[in-house]
Amino acid sequence: MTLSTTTLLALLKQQRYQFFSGVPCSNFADLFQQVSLDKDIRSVPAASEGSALSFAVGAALAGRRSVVALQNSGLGNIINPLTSLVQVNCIPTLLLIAVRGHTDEPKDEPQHRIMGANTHALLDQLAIPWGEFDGTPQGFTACLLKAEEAFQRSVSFAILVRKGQLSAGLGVVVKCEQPMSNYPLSVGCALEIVSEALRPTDLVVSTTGFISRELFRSSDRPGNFYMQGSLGHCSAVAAGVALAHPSRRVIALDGDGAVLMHMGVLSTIGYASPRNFLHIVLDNEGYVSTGGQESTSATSSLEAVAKACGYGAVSRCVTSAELGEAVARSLSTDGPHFLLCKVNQLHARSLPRVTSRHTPEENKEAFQIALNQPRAFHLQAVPEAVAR
Ligand SMILES: Cc1ncc(C[n+]2csc(CCOP(=O)(O)OP(=O)(O)O)c2C)c(N)n1
Ligand SMILES: [Mg+2]
Repeated sequence: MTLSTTTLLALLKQQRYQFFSGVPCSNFADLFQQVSLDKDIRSVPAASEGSALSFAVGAALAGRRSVVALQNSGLGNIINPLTSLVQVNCIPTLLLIAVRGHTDEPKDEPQHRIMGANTHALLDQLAIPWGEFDGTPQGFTACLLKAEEAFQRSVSFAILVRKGQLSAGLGVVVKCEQPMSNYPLSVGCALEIVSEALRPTDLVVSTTGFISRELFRSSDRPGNFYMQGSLGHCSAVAAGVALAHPSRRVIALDGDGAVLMHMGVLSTIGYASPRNFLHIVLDNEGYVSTGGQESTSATSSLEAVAKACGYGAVSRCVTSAELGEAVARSLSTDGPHFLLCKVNQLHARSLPRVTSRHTPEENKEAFQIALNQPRAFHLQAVPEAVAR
């Protein structure tokens, strides 16, 4: 059973919800765009689930009923404001939680397994009542009524949404037909340019989602550590490697949504100043891996933030020539370097998953061997057969 996001919003509006914030999940592929088109609901795309919840609390303080949408991986980012702000101050909020890694979906990606098995228990432990959405308008209304009962007791309520339960509503533009950003380079082309400049001994840490999958597709190598989950933490992992191994060149391949989620790390990297570190942000101005929802990078200058945080050199690239030059310059001079590359939202039709070839543990072990026993590695393209 699926509910259109138009109906979902109509039901929320019937219950007088007026404010929406959140961080996307592919289970909410169209919801964020649908809300942004709605004139009756004020929506704010948040950089992290914690700030989404805090925006909602602010709106609730000002008398607006608020909804926060998040993936269950984002529960980790809201526990502090949920407990110390929402619960302590008795400011009830409606949470729409997309459940990945549910125990009845054992084939979901490994990064979702532990949170998937513990989402319900975690909410119980925090004394937050929840209801499982069944995909029908009646089921959603029943959840909203249960939320009303909780709100009477000044308690928040969570509605758990599963894959495939929401469908595109009226007015939602299919993203793959109309890419939002029109920059010349795709992530795939940008990664080819970066890969050509790498030595076999260079180490690469890539962010979760399509960026890791594109890197895996075009140049799988033991020196790549593919982050899956832990959104926003790729640069800290890469900088940790760089600080521990000053003789090796380390490259973080990041996304705009990921950088925005934990932007404080830029200050820490500027402060620690690893000279052998290159931070590349592939900025497509959206959360493309989860359906192309808008991020806020189009109105921010991430390279100016990095400069102000103490990175040694920063560049902004749009063309392949600019990217090629900036990568060559960054890899031959002392860093830390920050390179913002504007990219479009186009990807190969079927991107292979890293887990089609490596378990997370195998990836870690190969990376550690590459780190500790540098020797000639050869790049391997992933055969079409495993691309799915
Ligand atoms: C804490 C957390 N919240 C949400 C997600 C869902 N998620 C996975 S990839 C992704 C998009 C990341 O956007 P960006 O870094 O810009 O990379 P892009 O997909 O655009 O290449 C999101 C929101 C997640 N994995 N973890
Ligand atoms: Mg992005």
